[in-house]
Amino acid sequence: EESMKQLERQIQSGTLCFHFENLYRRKPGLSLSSARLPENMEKNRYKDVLPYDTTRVVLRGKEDYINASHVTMAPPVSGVCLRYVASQGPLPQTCTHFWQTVWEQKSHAIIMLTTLTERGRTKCHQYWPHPPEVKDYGHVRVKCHSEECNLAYVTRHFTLTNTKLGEERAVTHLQYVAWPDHGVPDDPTDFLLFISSVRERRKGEEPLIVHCSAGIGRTGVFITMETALTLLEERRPVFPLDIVKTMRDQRAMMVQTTCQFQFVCEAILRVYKEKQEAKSVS
Ligand code: PTR
Ligand code: PTR
Repeated sequence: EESMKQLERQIQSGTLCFHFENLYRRKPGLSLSSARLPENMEKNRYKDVLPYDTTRVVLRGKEDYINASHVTMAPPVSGVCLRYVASQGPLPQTCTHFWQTVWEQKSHAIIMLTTLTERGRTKCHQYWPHPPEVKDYGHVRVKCHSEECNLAYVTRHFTLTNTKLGEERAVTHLQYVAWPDHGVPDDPTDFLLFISSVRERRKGEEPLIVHCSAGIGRTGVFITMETALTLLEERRPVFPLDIVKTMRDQRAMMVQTTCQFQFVCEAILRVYKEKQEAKSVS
């Protein structure tokens, strides 16, 4: 409760945004050498958004680079810790690496927080086949069974087959479509509903694959929100600035703008207040 009162005071006084703007964007002393190798430069969508060597996802095999980072959030007292792979939106030349990541990390769900184009510019390559098509990405065969839209997001069901091993796995694709880059979701209610439907799909400790275009702004907001919801459920204090710092120690620049930070803090407070009201009614 104390942390929520503090959050409310800090939002009102503007000090929260001030502290956010003073956080480091990149953890000092961590190298980005793999991302900067000449053979890997064309695998980065943005030259200024690169994974740290310490937390980057290392692919099996000779070509081991993808612009994606392991992000693990506050192990809760009970339950499992929240694990993510935060990734850029695949490029035409990195779709194979992306599906290799999904397979090797044993993920059940891909969370996509961007549309393919925004204001006429490409934000992400269409890395999956249209239903009912099947497409091979290296050793991973992807079949898209279905595509259902509701107002704010699209749900797709894929079956992945590793053609080398002959193994199969089901993967759900959840694409939030109402959120421009550098901005905030159009509607906090929709965004919170989206996060609940994602949380229902968490199975064990396998990481969720989360990506937007650069894999920092919207991806950072998403992870902050899921982490905060988990802490609230466990009745533990929530300090959004600490959450952002923990993320930035694992992937630079997570949560890109002050507006995004403000949005997520207000959403956290709102969930907390709704829980309080629900409690006082019952
Ligand atoms: N451009 C990003 C920022 O402003 O925080 C991150 C960044 C900073 C990326 C510096 C690369 C940088 O290069 P160098 O390590 O050579 O200073
Ligand atoms: N250099 C790019 C830019 O600032 O436009 C990098 C970038 C692109 C950073 C998109 C963040 C972006 O948003 P998101 O991480 O939400 O896709």
